[in-house]
Amino acid sequence: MNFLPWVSLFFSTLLASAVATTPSQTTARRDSSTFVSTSGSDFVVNGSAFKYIGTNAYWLPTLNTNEDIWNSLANISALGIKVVRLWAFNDVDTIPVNGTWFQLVRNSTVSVNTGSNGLQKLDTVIQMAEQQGLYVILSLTNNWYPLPLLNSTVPPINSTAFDVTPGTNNTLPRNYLSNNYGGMDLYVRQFGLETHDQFYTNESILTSFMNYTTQVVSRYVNSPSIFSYELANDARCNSTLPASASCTTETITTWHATVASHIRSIDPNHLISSGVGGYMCTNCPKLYPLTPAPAPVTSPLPGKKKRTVAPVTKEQILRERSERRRRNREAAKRAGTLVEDGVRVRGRWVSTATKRQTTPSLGSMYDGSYGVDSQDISNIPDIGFSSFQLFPDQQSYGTDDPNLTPSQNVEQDGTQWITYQAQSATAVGKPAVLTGFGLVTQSNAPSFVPFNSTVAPFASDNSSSNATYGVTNQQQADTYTTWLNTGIAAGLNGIVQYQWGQSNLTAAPGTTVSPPTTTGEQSTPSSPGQSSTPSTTTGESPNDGYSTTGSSTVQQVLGSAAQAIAAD
Ligand SMILES: *[C@@H]1O[C@H](CO)[C@@H](O)[C@H](O)[C@H]1NC(C)=O
Ligand SMILES: *[C@@H]1O[C@H](CO)[C@@H](O)[C@H](O)[C@H]1NC(C)=O
Ligand SMILES: *[C@@H]1O[C@H](CO)[C@@H](O)[C@H](O)[C@H]1NC(C)=O
Ligand SMILES: *[C@@H]1O[C@H](CO)[C@@H](O)[C@H](O)[C@H]1NC(C)=O
Ligand SMILES: *[C@@H]1O[C@H](CO)[C@@H](O)[C@H](O)[C@H]1NC(C)=O
Ligand SMILES: *[C@@H]1O[C@H](CO)[C@@H](O)[C@H](O)[C@H]1NC(C)=O
Ligand SMILES: *[C@@H]1O[C@H](CO)[C@@H](O)[C@H](O)[C@H]1NC(C)=O
Ligand SMILES: *[C@@H]1O[C@H](CO)[C@@H](O)[C@H](O)[C@H]1NC(C)=O
Ligand SMILES: *[C@@H]1O[C@H](CO)[C@@H](O)[C@H](O)[C@H]1NC(C)=O
Ligand SMILES: *[C@@H]1O[C@H](CO)[C@@H](O)[C@H](O)[C@H]1NC(C)=O
Ligand SMILES: *[C@@H]1O[C@H](CO)[C@@H](O)[C@H](O)[C@H]1NC(C)=O
Ligand SMILES: CC(=O)N[C@H]1CO[C@H](CO)[C@@H](O)[C@@H]1O
Repeated sequence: MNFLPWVSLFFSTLLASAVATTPSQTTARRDSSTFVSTSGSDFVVNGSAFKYIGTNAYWLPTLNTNEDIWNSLANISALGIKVVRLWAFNDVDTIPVNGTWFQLVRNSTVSVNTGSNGLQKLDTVIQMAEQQGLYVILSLTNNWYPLPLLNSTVPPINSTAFDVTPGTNNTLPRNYLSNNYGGMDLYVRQFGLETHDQFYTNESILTSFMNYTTQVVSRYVNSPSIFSYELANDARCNSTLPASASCTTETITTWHATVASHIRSIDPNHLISSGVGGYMCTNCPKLYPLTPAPAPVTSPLPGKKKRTVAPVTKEQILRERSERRRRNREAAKRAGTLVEDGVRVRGRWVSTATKRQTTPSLGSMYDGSYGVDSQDISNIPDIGFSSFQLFPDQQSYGTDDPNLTPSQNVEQDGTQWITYQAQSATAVGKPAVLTGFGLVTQSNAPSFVPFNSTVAPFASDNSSSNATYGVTNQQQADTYTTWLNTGIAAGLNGIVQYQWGQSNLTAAPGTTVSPPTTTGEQSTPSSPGQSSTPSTTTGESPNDGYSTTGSSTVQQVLGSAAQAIAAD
């Protein structure tokens, strides 16, 4: 079988069309009905309601060959997944020797790379996604860009390489971690400023960021495969750089409204979303109040009832929290396992034990501590849908119930979070998407890097010691199943798992998929039938703690959910 020449011809054709043309080349067979729109709480495609399971693959534009991009998207699509969320930004302060980069941000000036290792890589991903019937959520910047540890003795250790755990020689290439693509703190530093929230308020940065969004968005105005432009991943007042005292929820809401309106002025066709973590502020003043409060939610699609849903309130959260505790206490009493008082210290897989609250308080997820009021952001007219995330390894989503095990607490808090988010979206009358969720397993724990870190906290020099952090594979699959079922039942319109894992990717020095630095255990010998092809080294896609590589169970769970949500 001489398969390869056909493949290369096929891919050079794809490449030529992806690279050489503006998206208008294929507009002939498109019309506005192929763009995703919304009607009340539904997404609408081709006149029908559209619900989906998605996955995250921030690294797709950094892959070394078009075949790798194609194969990754094909594997994703084969599961029934319909939407891929990825980074449409890749900011550097020094132009790298090898690898993809999109924008140089240095000394208060910016310049965009539209070359073949720049935005043309994004063009290729989007073109191939279209050919495979996938939509993409394009995230335009990141809250998180921590600096690497600079005291390592391991060379190279500069902006192109990271020592994951000091002293272990465990280096990661640029763009391997999701928080290593530039973003807000890179702008702040390179514009000579000091606080994270100056990204949202400084006029020069705002101009530069809008300039970047113009250049990205104007490339895809006619592309049917853009699901949405996501303004930022996880925008907050704080990051690695601190927040100024003046940063409030209004700062972040105003920024979303400004940038969304700018994008809308360039692109009338596509949805715009926020990408926030979903933090609420039940008692904050609103820039976009519900009018009338609460808004009646109507859907013209058949079979849907008119509903009126109130926003999530402090009283509701406190009441439901104490009802859950009472139920759990009664169940424990019946089982003879009651923990009368005191606090069950969570396992090592959750970093801090929370004290039992004596005065009822909502906790940071609901009181605006992060500078995010997701309801107010969702209600901005140019924001098409409500979005949120769920990462219990990075964030506590509730107060621990001593009558539940750590994994039960995580599952219950996540379920409650999903339910509140669905309610909040319905109250503003828009669809809701969980844009990222994940649990770190014991096998992934050595790779787990929290978003405000470049260091994996659970990597061990001594790999013979057994994992003491993370859920088991079975707990992960069970909890994912619970959350997916909860989300589908609660009416979420999209649920996007974090993160896709892809193997058999072409490795190249100085790129995200680099050849192994240790004795080449990952190298693939060339097979006998392909002796004319030079032997290539292959690698796996980045894993910052959540990759599905090697977990067919999670893939099955996602595949089943894709069928269930499509039938919903
Ligand atoms: C919408 O219709 C187009 C053209 O018929 C088709 O290619 C596409 O798959 C449809 N999209 C969905 C989500 O059904
Ligand atoms: C690995 O990738 C190469 C290049 O894309 C492809 O030719 C080959 O079939 C792939 N192998 C497997 C096992 O997927
Ligand atoms: C930064 O830009 C300013 C003004 O354009 C210039 O004077 C200065 O030399 C630049 N600094 C560096 C380190 O390039
Ligand atoms: C906008 O981007 C272009 C292209 O990279 C660059 O030349 C220009 O300086 C940028 N303008 C602003 C105001 O940042
Ligand atoms: C490097 O920095 C880390 C984190 O700040 C610290 O724990 C470690 O002791 C430092 N190592 C050296 C050799 O200075
Ligand atoms: C980073 O380290 C590599 C390898 O040592 C080196 O080639 C490169 O010039 C360094 N980059 C910077 C910005 O110092
Ligand atoms: C890290 O690499 C350096 C240089 O190759 C070597 O001297 C050192 O022993 C290594 N450290 C560890 C912990 O392997
Ligand atoms: C992120 O990490 C930096 C450096 O370790 C720290 O100063 C900062 O407070 C952290 N920010 C948040 C929001 O946790
Ligand atoms: C920033 O983070 C700190 C510590 O995590 C928190 O106390 C503070 O409230 C946050 N400030 C803002 C404005 O988000
Ligand atoms: C680690 O786990 C393996 C398999 O579960 C077991 O065989 C081994 O004894 C354990 N090692 C230690 C040091 O606990
Ligand atoms: C860049 O790529 C070339 C070709 O693969 C390689 O020889 C070189 O070492 C790479 N340079 C860096 C700094 O990664
Ligand atoms: C992870 C995964 O599903 N990989 C598959 C991707 O597709 C290739 C063939 O196209 C399969 O060989 C892989 O197993």
